Amino acid sequence: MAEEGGGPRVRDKLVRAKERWAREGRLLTGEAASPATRRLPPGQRLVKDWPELDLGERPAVDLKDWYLTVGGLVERPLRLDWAAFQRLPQVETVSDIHCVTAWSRYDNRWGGVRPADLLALARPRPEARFVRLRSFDAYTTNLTLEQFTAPGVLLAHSWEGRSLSREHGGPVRAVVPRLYFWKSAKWLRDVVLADRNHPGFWEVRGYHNNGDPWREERYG
Ligand SMILES: Nc1nc2c(c(=O)[nH]1)N[C@H]1C(S)=C(S)[C@@H](COP(=O)(O)O)O[C@H]1N2
Ligand SMILES: [Mo]
Repeated sequence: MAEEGGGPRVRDKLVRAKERWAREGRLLTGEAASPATRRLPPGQRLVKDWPELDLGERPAVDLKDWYLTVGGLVERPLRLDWAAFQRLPQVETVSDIHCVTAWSRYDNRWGGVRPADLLALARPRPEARFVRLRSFDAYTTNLTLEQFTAPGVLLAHSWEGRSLSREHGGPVRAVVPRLYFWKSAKWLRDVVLADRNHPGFWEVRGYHNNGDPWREERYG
């Protein structure tokens, strides 16, 4: 991509285009729907391939250098290396992807760790109600604690039985199927529990703080 020329840096043109879409309210249909009655959210179209979308830095994180922290409002802050992460209960989930740029992809099979199993070790304090995800490329996004621990959410290290590729956020990414895919942080590094909802990278650039695809919470 031309704007990446000099090496790892944010793809400014992409960021500016997405900020403009938010201002224009691109793709909004005005329909309301629910995942119980409708699998494909309003304004979305199905794809079979899997697009790659990010700020362009794509950090290369070796498994020997990889770590995941859990901090903020927890009784026991954690810093797990790869071996410790693999010792947590491992599960598989199948879920759909809904990207705010209007593509959806059904039936992705993920392998990884449930946030609830990670948080059982860190023990969130009672006042912790929000989660901030921070990545190795300095990307951030925010969720409620309830959204983070909802069924189907995973800290995924594999896809279709193979290690998650670097392009798609490996070693480990978040997968939050009930929200637009920008909430699913790639190259996940830190999980920070908080009593306030800190907006992340896209949330401060015109994108919705909550991001429910069935309610078309694209912008806000
Ligand atoms: N760390 C990080 N996570 C990220 C992003 C990013 O730039 N950096 N982009 C987000 C956006 S906007 C989307 S649509 C999805 C894309 O994931 P994919 O490339 O695996 O399809 O990752 C999300 N997670
Ligand atoms: Mo996106």
